Amino acid sequence: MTAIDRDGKSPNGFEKLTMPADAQAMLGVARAEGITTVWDRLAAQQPQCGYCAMGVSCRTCAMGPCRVDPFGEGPQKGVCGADADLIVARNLGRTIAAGSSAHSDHGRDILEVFNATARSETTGYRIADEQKLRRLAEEWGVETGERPVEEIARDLTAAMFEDFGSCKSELGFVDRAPDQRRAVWGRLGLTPRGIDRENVEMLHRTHMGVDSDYANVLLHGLRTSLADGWGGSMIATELSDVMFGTPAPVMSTVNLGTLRADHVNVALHGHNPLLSDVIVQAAEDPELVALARQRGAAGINLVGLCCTGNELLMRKGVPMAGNHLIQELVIMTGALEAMVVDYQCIMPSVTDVARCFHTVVISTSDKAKFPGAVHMPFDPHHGLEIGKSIIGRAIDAYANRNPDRVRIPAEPVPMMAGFSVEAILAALGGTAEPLVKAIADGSIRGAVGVVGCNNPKITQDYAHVQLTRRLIENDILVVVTGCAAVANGKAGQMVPEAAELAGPGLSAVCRALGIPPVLHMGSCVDNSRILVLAATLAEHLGVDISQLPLAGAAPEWYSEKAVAIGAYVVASGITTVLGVQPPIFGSRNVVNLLTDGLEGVVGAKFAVEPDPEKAAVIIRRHIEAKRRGLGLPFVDPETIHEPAVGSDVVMR
Ligand code: BF8
Ligand code: SF4
Repeated sequence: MTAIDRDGKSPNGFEKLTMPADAQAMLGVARAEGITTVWDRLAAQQPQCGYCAMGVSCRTCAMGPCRVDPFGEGPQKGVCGADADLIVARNLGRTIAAGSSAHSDHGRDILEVFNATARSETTGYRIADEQKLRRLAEEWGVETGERPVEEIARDLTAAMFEDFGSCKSELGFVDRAPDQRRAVWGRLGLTPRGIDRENVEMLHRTHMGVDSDYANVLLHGLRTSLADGWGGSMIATELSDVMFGTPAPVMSTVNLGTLRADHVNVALHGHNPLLSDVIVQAAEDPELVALARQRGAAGINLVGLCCTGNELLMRKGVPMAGNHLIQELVIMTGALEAMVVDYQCIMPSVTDVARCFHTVVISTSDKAKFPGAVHMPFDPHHGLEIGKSIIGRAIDAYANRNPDRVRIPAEPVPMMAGFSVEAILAALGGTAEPLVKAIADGSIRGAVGVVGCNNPKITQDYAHVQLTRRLIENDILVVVTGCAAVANGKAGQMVPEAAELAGPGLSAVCRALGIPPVLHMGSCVDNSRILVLAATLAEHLGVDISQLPLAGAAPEWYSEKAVAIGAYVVASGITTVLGVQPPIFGSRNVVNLLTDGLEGVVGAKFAVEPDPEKAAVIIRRHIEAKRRGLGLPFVDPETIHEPAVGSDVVMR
């Protein structure tokens, strides 16, 4: 029995698996043609291991693997003597280090290419935002003045490379946090010192026989995550802006309808904008466009997937085919010539699905090879040339397309993106003052970052869309990144006209500014933009971030990166609600620390609530409590009631 035919209540049950109509239609194709998807594989994994789900299994060393019985009947300690608290904390610490490493290694790749660009060693790259480069240089103590821009860039890269090492006592961007927050970090020993250092130290501490105090492990987990948010991710975001342009509001479209039946379609999937940016240039090459026409296509159509897609959507308005759980379905349209992947969140299954079609999967990073893919390694020294050969390969694949198998299941939905902090401040007239005023007078109650992934354990997009809808209805501004942004885009909540879905206060502000009530701030490394926005608001009011009426939410998270993000958001003072249960429930002490004790330590904590209707209530109460704390007009949190009936969000 598959996940797809398990549901008896509806004609096909697909709406329990995924909310958007384009995905439901493609699941019909998958079933008709016997193609396995992520939902089928989840069903095949049932029941998933309960020990692992609770975080109480350990395979750190060869005296194990061990597991602790969370119900107190079986063994309570691993062979080395580690108890449930320690095993859960160590597992979580390693998860944070993996997520932080993924973001930060992406940041380092950007830094290396930026460095090579500053030395004129690349093709296809330039300094697109010189003003931002100068601002960053000044922030990092690099002399600017009349110096040539390449020289400034070289010095800035040298300073940023040091952030990855171990000779500093704090990262360069830590200064962006308000004094009060830095004082909290200083007091608790959370100030991140080096990006690689914190990750390596986490692996060291969680080796057998090192840090055996669960709370101490978790505190270092927060420091490790801060090295991601205020380090690796922030460097990735800021330098990407300098190289590819700082995003500004742009209209585009989203869903599988962005594929064009008469075009050579190329999906750019993964996370790093380095290669995809030159592919955009290559796709505009007149010779390649002419070649595509010669082969019978009307042109070359690029679409994005996941966060590579978000990077391109934010800066260039490239249409977005979909988020995480769309990556197999896009191939089943039969209209995709090439899927170009870099790294992260690329299911190894895409090459299995591609084998059933004419689609070529092209891997481009030596760090991420996929059996069944064609490997065309990226080299920034010949970026543009490689971009052109990739497009050439896609044009070749067009000849193999079977027109009878082309089924593009939807019309694209319009969506606005491009809300960098700079763009938000520009929309407000150059300063945070109007936003602060709207929050102060209560027309906007607060702001929430709804971020993160899709997870087949939750009906795709449903939790993102429903939570966001409830928040904007209650005059809470929502900023989104990653797959949460794409979910909201598909649901039509990210156009200026969506102001009508918002409560009266937020709606009026959106109409006055011509912006949607849900602002796309970028990819997952761009959650660093949310930190900067929060710091800007805090500085404006002269308070700590933890005092602001803000919250975070990751309703459908799945990845280690999402855990790192959640940790740095909380460590930065913003309470965060997770929609999927993290593997910590085998330790009452760890759960208590993360969902309660942290509040008294960093001024924020985690909550876990899969039902978006209830999550919205938790967040609204939290925001009103913060308003009360700041002496702003507030609604008594006790009067905000849970809905009588929760949503029927499917948890598997
Ligand atoms: O970095 S939101 S599924 S695509 S991990 Fe992945 Fe999650 Fe999507 Fe982007 Ni982020
Ligand atoms: Fe078992 Fe301890 Fe080794 Fe983990 S570190 S596998 S609990 S002996």
